[in-house]
Amino acid sequence: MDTSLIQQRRNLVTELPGPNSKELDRRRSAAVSPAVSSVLPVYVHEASGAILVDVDGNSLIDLGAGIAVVSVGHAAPAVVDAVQAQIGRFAHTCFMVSPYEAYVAVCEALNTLAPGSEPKRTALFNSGAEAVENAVKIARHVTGRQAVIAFDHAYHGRTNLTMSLTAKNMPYRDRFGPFAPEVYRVPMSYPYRDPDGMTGEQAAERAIEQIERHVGADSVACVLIEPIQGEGGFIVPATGFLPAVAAWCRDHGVVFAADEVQTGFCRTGDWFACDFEGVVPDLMTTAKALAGGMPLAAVTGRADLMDAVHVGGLGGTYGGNPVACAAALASIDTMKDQDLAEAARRIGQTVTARLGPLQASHPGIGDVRGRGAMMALELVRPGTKEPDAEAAKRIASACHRAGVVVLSCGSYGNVIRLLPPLVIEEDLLGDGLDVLAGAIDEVLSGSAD
Ligand code: PLZ
Repeated sequence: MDTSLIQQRRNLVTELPGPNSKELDRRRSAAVSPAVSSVLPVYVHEASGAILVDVDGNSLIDLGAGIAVVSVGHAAPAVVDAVQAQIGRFAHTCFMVSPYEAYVAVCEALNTLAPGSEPKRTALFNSGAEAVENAVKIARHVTGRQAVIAFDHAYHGRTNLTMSLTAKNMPYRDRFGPFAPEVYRVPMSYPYRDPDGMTGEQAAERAIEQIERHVGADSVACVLIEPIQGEGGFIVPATGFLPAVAAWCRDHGVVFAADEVQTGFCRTGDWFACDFEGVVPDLMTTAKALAGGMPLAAVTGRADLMDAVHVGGLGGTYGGNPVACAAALASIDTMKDQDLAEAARRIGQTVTARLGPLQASHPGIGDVRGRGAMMALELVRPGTKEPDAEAAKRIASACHRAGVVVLSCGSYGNVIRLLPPLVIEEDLLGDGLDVLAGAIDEVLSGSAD
């Protein structure tokens, strides 16, 4: 099937889910662990750009991009070609046994793209969680310290260490303990919920005071932070927060580790979210959009830190798989060739122009926020800041029924987030936003006055 023939247009030919999806869902119930859930039970047959075609022939608009993964679009031609060419040559050797060029080339690309001008090195892994685990290993090794600082609302993965770093109990942590030791949580800058007028510097001071009082700077290996929090609710810290935290780390020999797994690769309108305020992390984790849909993750960091780990200290059977590396090189080229950072900024403007005004007529929309193509709405009970998860759920369901894939998130489950492929066409994005606006009107209409 040539996916380039798939029209970039929403088109429903059955109710959602359709009969074929329902049949697959029956098989799923009998075969798949119910602990692994899906946002909507519509089974995908093929996909292109920002369109998912399901097993009943419906075309849905994808405003989630597989959770910020296919930024270059589904079945991006350069990625498809690179994957096909590589898998025909060899699919796997294990870089730790017999190395190959694509791994080296991905590391070179990441070292160049990552913020800061100091020499850097990269190591490759399979998933975001694995990258975060390795960033912590490196930070502990080079500092000889153990404590890791994570933030309220943080999400870093589902493995034991990263689950311990993740803030939210349900569904990520509940009854999955014991948790990894030496993880300490401090307040994030959350402008919508912080005291009015709290600056980024003040929010940093609040966090730092807690670190110094509860842990002690000398015990801290690293401060790990998402420069814009993803699963926690698309929380954009106040200006000045990240630079102040990074400066404190520098002054105290603490590794500043930025988790750019969700924010990386043009999503926020820059290559990385740290770029926005010129923050240079000591270590940076990436995954998701790095390889256009293939599983690949990385830790990129200052050469002096990365070089301090003993030979053989990091690795894994599949880390930096050649097919995933070929996909990454093609994805990165596509982002450069098509200037997807600029595309993300344009998407941000379109979303803000369409959704921003809804706030005036719907007091249930507490906040419209985000950066670039990482935008969200936080839903609250009108006249309060009390989270309204039910409204978020109903709005998302209405979008799903109409063939628009939107995701929710947030510590309180009350945030609707948009993460479209960065190649989404203007008209298609407009249609998706119209559906979302209609769903908001429908669900919040009681609160319109
Ligand atoms: N760090 C910042 O956003 C993954 C998780 C979805 P993996 N986010 C989506 C879910 O419910 O499991 C994420 C992230 C940040 C780390 C991760 C973990 O990346 O590739 O899912 O391991």
